[in-house]
Amino acid sequence: MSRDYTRFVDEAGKLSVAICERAYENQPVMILGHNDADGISATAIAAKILYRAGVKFHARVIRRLDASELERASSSGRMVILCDMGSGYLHLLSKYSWVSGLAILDHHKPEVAEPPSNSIHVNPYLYGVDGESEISGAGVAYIALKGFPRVEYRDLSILAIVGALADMQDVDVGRSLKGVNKLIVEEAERDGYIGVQRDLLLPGRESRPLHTALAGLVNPFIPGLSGDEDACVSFLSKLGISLKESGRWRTLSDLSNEEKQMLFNELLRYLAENNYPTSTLKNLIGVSYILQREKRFSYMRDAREYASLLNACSRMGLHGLALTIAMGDRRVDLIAKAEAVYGEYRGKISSYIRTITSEPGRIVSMGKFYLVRCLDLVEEDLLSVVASIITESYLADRGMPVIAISGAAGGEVKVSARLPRSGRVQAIDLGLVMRRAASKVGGEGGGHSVAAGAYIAKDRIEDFVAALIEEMGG
Ligand SMILES: [Mn+2]
Repeated sequence: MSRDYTRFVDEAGKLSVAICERAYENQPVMILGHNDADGISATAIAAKILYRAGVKFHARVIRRLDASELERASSSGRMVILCDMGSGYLHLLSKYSWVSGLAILDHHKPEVAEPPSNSIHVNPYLYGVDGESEISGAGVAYIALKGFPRVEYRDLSILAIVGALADMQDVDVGRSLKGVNKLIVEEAERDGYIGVQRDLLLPGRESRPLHTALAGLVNPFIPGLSGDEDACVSFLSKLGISLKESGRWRTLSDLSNEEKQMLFNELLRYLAENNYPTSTLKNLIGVSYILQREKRFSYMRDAREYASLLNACSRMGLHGLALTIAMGDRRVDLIAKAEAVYGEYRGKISSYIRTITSEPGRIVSMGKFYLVRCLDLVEEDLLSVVASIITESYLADRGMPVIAISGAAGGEVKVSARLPRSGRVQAIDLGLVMRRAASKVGGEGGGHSVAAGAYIAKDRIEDFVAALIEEMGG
């Protein structure tokens, strides 16, 4: 993989001017973003840039780019900016006409096809940059749009960082960002928007009582502690860590280094004693990206938690709320609503994980992969989170892909596939496996090599599983 980041950044910057000219000529512009936290961050960047440039626009986030969305976007006759999606659908996009222009700002591996006519395609893979780990959809939107003439963009670098963390691109030493992401972090640090710290990465390290923070930890999921505040209180008390200090609840940031070290060691011991994978705890120590302009006790202060908040709101169906917050709205009632949804989301996830891991027949070994059956249990927007947690916190050491299925809208079935780190020695590309296996049963699938998904018809589940066994040589 070439490290030609500056060429990519420069070329994308040049395309900025072309996108800008198109946008001015074709108002109002339609911004369509993917509804995950990266897509929402990308959409917010695009919306802020257009707003500041005085270009009229509509912004919306959608679950996926299917035929009906494309039909709607194309027939509107507007210029369309796609954020965090599109590159995998070049062929499909070409079937529609884009009279006012189309900008595809994405970091997913592009389909091998010509981009549609009258389109501008910005994607790191076209420049030898890895879209899986070196730049997110929000990062692409940032570098492709920050070149709008005379528009202030520097504060939007934090959204590029939030997007990268949301897409779990913190894969360098100590969970830090690398590649183009790192360039953006350095820029944001220089401009005083971001501070970088190394610490235990509990959610709410600055904002919540220690036992609540520990109970709020869903990824990695600590069986017996995650989602159970009482258990966390007794776990911490047994360690002799006092929960209060002069009448006030202590947060993780109030703990001494010795206390943090002891807490970490005891968590390790606890997992090992109960035969759970301990490798996931490595993820618990690392770099935090602190947003200097956000209030100290707010959820948006820590970029990783900001990403989780957007993610939770979006997965609970409140895309508009997530987008509003990403665009910088900090009204108290709005933030309170988002925080409540975030709590509700954690509660749901914890209860799903408990059910899946306690009911027999939910996790089935299929030889070369694990099948996680959540058809009647998990809603489609929460499936990939559940799949990630099961993979990392329960099956991390098994070295095999985890394929989870749940019901989806329109009587379809959603499939979510994850490869644990221990399985990454195999040359397996889950995106390819999903695409092939799904197409064998008339569905559609794709994604990254370690995280992918598909939609198939409900009556084809068994055929799909057979196709997976064939693809993976089970
Ligand atoms: Mn993305």
